[in-house]
Amino acid sequence: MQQSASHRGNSPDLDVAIIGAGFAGLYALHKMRNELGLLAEGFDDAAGVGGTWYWNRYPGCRTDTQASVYSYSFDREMIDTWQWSERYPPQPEVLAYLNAVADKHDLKRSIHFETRIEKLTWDEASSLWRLSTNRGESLSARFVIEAVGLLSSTNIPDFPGADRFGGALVHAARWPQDPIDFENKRIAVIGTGSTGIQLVSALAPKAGHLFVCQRTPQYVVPARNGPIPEKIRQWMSTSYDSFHKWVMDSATVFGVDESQTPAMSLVEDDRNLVYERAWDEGGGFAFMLGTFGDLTVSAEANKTATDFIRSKIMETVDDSQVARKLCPTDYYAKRPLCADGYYEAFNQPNVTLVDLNEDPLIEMTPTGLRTANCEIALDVIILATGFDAFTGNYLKIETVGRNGERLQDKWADGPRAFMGVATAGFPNLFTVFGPFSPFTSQPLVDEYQVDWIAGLIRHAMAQGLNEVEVERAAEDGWIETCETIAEQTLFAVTNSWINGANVPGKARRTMIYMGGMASYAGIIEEVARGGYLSFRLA
Ligand code: NA7
Repeated sequence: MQQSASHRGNSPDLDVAIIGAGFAGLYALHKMRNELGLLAEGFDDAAGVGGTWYWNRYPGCRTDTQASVYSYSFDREMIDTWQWSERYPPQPEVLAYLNAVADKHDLKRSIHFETRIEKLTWDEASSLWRLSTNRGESLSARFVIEAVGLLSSTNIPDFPGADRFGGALVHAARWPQDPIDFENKRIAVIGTGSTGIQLVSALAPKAGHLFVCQRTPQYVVPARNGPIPEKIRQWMSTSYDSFHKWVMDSATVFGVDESQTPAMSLVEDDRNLVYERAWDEGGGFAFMLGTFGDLTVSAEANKTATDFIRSKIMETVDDSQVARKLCPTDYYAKRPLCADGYYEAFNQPNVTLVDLNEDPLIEMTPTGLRTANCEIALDVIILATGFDAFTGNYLKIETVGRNGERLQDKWADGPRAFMGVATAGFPNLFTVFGPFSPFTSQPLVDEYQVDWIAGLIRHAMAQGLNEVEVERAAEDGWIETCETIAEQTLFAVTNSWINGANVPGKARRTMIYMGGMASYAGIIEEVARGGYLSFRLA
């Protein structure tokens, strides 16, 4: 601790406690401590900074969002000096970047590593949060900012026999610090989302044999990774403000020229030329958002994209039976994927597709996997089975708010929150990229939300307010807005982590605002301008 409670008399131990030291948590700490001058400290389960980039160390792990928008905007000097090697940089480089930011701004001395916050209790009498850690420590804070990550609570299905497997069994997002030797090993990857496809592309060249266990095929577009395009580099170095404004004024903050053109406004040949160009240029978000404006809202438009991608899969994969199994049949309305060499991997003799629909996984055995039709001998099983997105990490912390209300009870049928930043009944508690945030790339929006939260904390402190709490009616209204918009999209009817369908038993709800960043910013700025309308200030 920077200062103990006894040093601060009756004041809380901290002005602000920040949980998480990834993109959002590091910036929150910088903002609160270095800019607002508050007594702020961070807490993270990990032994270092990085959040998701600390834990995800699997082979092939890299961003699939362009580095130009996957970095902070607040430190202009770093924008000029940090050289990303590629458009989609690998995990070690992203982790090195976050360490460099933390070192430059001297953040690490205020972070308690290997320290998990286990319980948060609102103390009605003092209007403070009481925090308990896994180390048996307790402390108090006026405000808590949870920067715990959208996709960090792992989803580990209950595979029968998992405890009996004699080889290495690892979830991709809890990768061991010591590297695993894959040379000539028999490896299974279970799951074919963003993580699974990156693993397959990276392991196919080195595995003795790679078994790709697929339940639902996905649409994978080439990444065409390479240097950041010169045009973007130039724009960022000569006029970063205008680049940043262009990005933040877009709907999704992915640094893509978002198309407004309806797919059916072009004849088939012309439409396919647009897809062909996007396929050649690479990038999942560019393909989904940059080709036509209605792929995720119109079933007819969506089918034109899925027909095109299926034709590419059939063209790329030599064995037509394997190719057919790799062709998805649902909508192209999950988070879009991109990777280089994914479909090509299935042409290698050491790569086998295991279609879990045709041949269900029965159990893990001491020597590998048993499916309905075969036994597979393995040295390594990698679970690329995803995350309990949006809510998982919040619900791991026992959180007791006003009148003893538990967050676990409040969110039992799905989360309830206001604009991704607050939840009613839990005063002075903020979330960064919490449920019902906009559907966008994260780092720049993390910054945006932290700035907004900082504005509210500054206001509270200047006015001598002890409590700020979003009103339930405002929260209900926001959720209704999010649901109404989501229902107009194909994301709502396509199973994925975006709507909770990936975790058995989880309430199904699209936990995101699909109205676009610019519109989100307009609404939340109006809340601030009106003196924090929708918040009870006491
Ligand atoms: P995803 O996208 O949720 O993918 C998880 C994969 O694991 C997906 O293919 C699932 O199949 C599969 N899965 C999940 N449970 C099982 C079981 N029980 N048996 C077989 N297969 C299973 O997670 P990722 O980590 O790839 O990516 C998440 C996000 O992180 C990504 O979008 C980026 O934003 C970063 P299913 O589709 O459910 O049939």
